[in-house]
Amino acid sequence: PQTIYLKDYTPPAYLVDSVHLTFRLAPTATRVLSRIAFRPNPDATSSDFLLHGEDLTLISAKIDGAPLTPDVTPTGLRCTVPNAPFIFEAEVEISPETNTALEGLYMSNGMYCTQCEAEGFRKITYYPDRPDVMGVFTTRIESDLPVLLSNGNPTDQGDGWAEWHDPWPKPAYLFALVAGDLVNHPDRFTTRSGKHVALNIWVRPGDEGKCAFGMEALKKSMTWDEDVYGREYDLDIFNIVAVDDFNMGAMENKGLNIFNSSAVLASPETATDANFERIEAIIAHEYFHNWTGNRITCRDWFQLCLKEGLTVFRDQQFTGDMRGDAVKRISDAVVLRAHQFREDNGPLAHPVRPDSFVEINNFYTVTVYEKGAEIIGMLKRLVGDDAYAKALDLYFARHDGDAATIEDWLKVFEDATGRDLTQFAKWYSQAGTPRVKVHEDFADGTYTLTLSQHTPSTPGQDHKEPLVIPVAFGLLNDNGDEILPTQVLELTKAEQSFTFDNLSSRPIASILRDFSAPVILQRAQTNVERAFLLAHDTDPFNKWDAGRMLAQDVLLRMVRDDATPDSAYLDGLAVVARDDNLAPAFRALVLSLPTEDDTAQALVDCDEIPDPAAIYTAHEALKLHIAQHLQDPLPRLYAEMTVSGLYSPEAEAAGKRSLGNALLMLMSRLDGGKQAAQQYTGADNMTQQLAALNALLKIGKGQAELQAFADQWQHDRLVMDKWFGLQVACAAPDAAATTAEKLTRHPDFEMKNPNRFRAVFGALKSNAAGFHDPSGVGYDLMADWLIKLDALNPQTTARMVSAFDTWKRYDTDRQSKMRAALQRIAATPNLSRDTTEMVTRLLG
Ligand code: HT7
Ligand code: ZN
Repeated sequence: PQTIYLKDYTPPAYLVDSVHLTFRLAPTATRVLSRIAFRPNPDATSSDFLLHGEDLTLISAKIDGAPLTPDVTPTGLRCTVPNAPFIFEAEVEISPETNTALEGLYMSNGMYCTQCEAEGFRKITYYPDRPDVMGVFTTRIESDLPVLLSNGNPTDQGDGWAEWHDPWPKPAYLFALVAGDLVNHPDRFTTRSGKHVALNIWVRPGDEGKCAFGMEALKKSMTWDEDVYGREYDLDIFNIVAVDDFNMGAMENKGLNIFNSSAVLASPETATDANFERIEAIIAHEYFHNWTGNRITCRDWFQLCLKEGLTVFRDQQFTGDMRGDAVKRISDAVVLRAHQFREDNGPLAHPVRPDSFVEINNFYTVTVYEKGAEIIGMLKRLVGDDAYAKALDLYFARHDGDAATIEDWLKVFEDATGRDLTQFAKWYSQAGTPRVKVHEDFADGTYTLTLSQHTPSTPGQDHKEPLVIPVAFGLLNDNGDEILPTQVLELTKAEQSFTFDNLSSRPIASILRDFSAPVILQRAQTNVERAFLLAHDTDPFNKWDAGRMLAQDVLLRMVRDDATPDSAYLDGLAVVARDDNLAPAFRALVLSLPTEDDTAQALVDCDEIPDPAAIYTAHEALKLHIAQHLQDPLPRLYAEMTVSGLYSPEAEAAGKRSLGNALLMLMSRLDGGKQAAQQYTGADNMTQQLAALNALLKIGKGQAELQAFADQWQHDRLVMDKWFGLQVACAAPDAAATTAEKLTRHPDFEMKNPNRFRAVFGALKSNAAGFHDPSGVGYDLMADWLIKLDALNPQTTARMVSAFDTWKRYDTDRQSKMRAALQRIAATPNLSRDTTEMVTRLLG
């Protein structure tokens, strides 16, 4: 397969003014008629007329009304065109019903829908399918189905047809069409300039009762974007559609967002607090794309982080505003460390703006999204809030309607602030997680902090340069009083010292407050100092992180030599758990342990080979120690977290449930699941029901509840996904793969449905000790099913292959088993380009 390079970018040869599409929908023989007004691009370097097209049957083509026979290949169409504006027309046939890749036009439960990002439009018709070609689309849909939707505003409709017009020029990846037997949850919104917007969430009949929360989230997002970024909505209508078969969370198509039903449908009985929070964030994310992605799009797919990093940053800010900044920042850091640091440490490491790709779908990664957002956060911290706001205003004013680049983005900040961002720009091109080493000195009232940075090499990038790293920093005295409030130190060199004078005694430093940069801090610190920061740090992130470092240290000692947990940790935890001045959600986070995979990586960082079984044993033992240490206050604390009255998904009630359920997990290790069984029986919402079932399964109980759960929820696909996933997640290491295998034989296991496939195999990947069981059954099962899935859905297969991305960190036996599994996948005849690229990089 061909590798595409950022350095090879050339402008499009032809630009599009307008596009008229007519869809005559039929399951296996949909006709798509296109009428596209092209004009030569004055900035072009070539005059070749080349349209992308895949899996299309060309029926006819014309230029300016004259029929022609173009040169058609499996990837597109080429023909001779006038050196002046012209009209290209084509009629093609496609088969949505047999499209299991869920890219282009496909069917899900009798409904037609599209997914065009990144390069799916070329499976709908011949077109210059690249984001820097933007056209004004008019779409006519012909079908007997009652609801016919597309981008923009509705213009006309009749019996069996509807027309839509989108006045905003857009790239083809933002095109969308939906046709189905759907019902809507309607509402309206008036923008701050007085424009009335009709809002709809469209769902399958029966799901109407699960839309209210999503609609509120949408209205909150619209208000927030006006208030915080000054951005208004720009069409008369905003539609959201829920689809069961979907490769990712949701898609920001102009005026017609399409959502994985798991990312929009929620009711207290069927969705957990975590689901509600995720839905609110995804609705916000897709809505915010209307400006950061749609009005200003990307010049090419290498610039993906331009829209994704910024939009993730915006949705994180939104969630922080809705639910509390501290807990949100900690949760984001947990995700970043668990997934992005893992990616950066392995064979799939790549820069936030990659230099090359084979299949762009493989670059919708935590690095592009989450590290991309971290870069924006660092920029904001470095320039300050006011300058950030000024720069964003300039960005929207200067680039509205553009297909922009990272250089454009940084130039806006340079112009708005006068700052030279040459060195800062390296964050976009240099892969890998910087390690920042801390050295501290205190003499004669002067505290000296020396920071040095080093980024390990990553595939294809041996040499690394120093980055600009904002280090938020504060000092405490030994009473726990803050003697130096947070200030931002700028680490720009390989090594740099910062001094603080006139101190009466040796201070305790709080470094990298608020997780001010996506780096690994390497600091030799005693557990007494960590416990001090856990007790006294005024920065909530570092307070939590001190507890996290204590936990990791305890776990490493337990793995290495079965040590008993340090009392500094257990005592510190007990104080936090009981501290009513701390928000319950925060206390729940302090009680949570690093993941087993985090512990494995911590061992790798010490040049040790991790043993997943030993890590599992240590984690289980530590949970029991914590439960025993908290034994006395547990029942009272648990009772205090009872939320009475009607279920509310808002942060306060959810935080209480989160702490209550963390305590329940501990209690179940002491009472044999008595309290959990009681909670299961009494639960009136999914958060409580699922947490109780989880607690029971984790201690090897709960089979009756598991069956009752299936009986109660067999009609609900999203809830049954939880049922499938939980069993694999809670299985003991030697039972995880067999549990997953048994579930693949369950009549409700549908491999074509990505949510169901991910429920089982995503859980197997996350069950570290189970996946890495020394027998190798986890690896074999994963490989068997990825090979089967690849023939149907390459995109989801390629994402799941990343289960093997840590293979090089393990012992030779596990390594050779994983390598063999990867080689077996690689050797599969007709393996997709997506999976081939991933396996090649993994085997690297
Ligand atoms: N911009 C979207 C990314 C995307 C996608 C979504 C659904 C299915 C396939 C997809 N490929 C790429 C989602 C987002 O970031 O908002
Ligand atoms: Zn996005």
